[in-house]
Amino acid sequence: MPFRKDFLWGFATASAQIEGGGAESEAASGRGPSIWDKYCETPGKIEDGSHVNKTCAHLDNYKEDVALLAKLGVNSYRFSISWPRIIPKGGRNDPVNEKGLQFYDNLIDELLKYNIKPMITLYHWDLPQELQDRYGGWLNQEEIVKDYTHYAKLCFERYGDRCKLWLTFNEPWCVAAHGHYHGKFAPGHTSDTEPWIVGHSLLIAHATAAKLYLSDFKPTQKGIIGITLNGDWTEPYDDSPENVKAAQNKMDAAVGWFADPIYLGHYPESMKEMLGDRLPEFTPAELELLKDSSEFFGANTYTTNIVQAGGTDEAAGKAKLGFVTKDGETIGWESSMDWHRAVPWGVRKYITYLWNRYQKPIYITENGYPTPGESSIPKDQAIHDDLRVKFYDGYLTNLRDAVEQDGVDLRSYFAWSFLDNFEWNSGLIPRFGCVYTDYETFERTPKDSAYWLGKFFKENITA
Ligand code: PNW
Repeated sequence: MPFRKDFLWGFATASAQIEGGGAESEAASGRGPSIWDKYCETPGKIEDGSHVNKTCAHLDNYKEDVALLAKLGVNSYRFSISWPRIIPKGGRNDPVNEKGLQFYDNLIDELLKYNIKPMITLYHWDLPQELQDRYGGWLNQEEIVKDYTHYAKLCFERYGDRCKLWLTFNEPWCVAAHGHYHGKFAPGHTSDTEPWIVGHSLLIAHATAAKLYLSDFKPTQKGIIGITLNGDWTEPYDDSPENVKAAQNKMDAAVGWFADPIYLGHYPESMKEMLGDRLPEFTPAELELLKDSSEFFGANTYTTNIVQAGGTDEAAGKAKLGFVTKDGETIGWESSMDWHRAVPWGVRKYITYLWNRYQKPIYITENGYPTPGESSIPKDQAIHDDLRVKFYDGYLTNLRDAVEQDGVDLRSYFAWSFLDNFEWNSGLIPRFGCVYTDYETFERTPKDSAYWLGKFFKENITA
């Protein structure tokens, strides 16, 4: 069998994307507002005008959701904790919300009842709004590192006896680039200096919390901790030196920005050249902290780009991203999102690159596909999601080849996502779920892809 005996497979979600059951239920839960509540209340920011407080009502339906996960045959489930649900104002001297803490206790206990291993993401973008107001959130390294570490410690203390798989951050690139450069995610800033300050804070917050876990909790709790980064394969348009360099620059600006400091001890050279003194420098103490701060490489990956020189987007390393090759061929097939085309062969190149460059066991923590048109057809058609099955089949076959033929040390696969959910600035329109969500009744109906994945892993994980 290609996948190891202890291979983790399951679905991934995030607190802000699934928990909310409406304003009333959220208010009763004692959750404080996050930067996404404020962003949703800013006219024009969310494509369909939906609000993060009313998504899949997972808060009120977690037992049914866990029973469904068990029925689908997963051995693990990745979810995130909402920081403002357990510390409504977020800060290290602010009160905790016992109801919120209890919710994650209950969720974890429910998962363990079915032998499903919880994997917790500490930060999947829902920063307490109060911390944004108080001191600028991730822009204030000194304050946010202290508050984030306090929050992380609370989670290790409360849940670490039962949760053995920890992720400090989900996709810091999105927080810094989409949140502070492109302005398409909360808090919606468009700056050409902030993203690299924010990125630096995220790195130091990650390393501070991870080191705390490794020194004070791991010896008794025996879990593992790391960070998860988004990244996609970058295929040069042709073999001209400019385009080959552009492809590497894009990889550096998306992945190397965070991975190089953590695993190799420095920012990528191409980012230093591009940004000059807009890129912060690490102090020797910070470099020491970053070293060995992630026990594995957490990877979220979706697509592949054909890359040329001559772009302007600094968050993409000034590379020009497309999907058309020099021969005029469009790679892969379309999804419902403009940045995402399904390109199965790219995922094998991408994880082989990560394995060769960083030499860490790889945990795929997200991979998935929003089927085009799925939000405008009735449920009984949407659940027969052939193109999503084709996506998972193509990607997983390539990952299997990477393990068997390229020797990649792959330890997990989490499909994005369990349920159709709140897709950030695109609202409830794109449907990424392997389970259909009816947003009127909150009823769940598994799609064909959910069953397909169960069968695939049954046949490919060593018994
Ligand atoms: C990830 N891009 O976000 C997130 O971790 C999830 O919360 C999200 O729902 C999922 O992927 C699907 O989008 C991304 O623009 C958002 O390249 C945007 C990009 C990549 C990942």
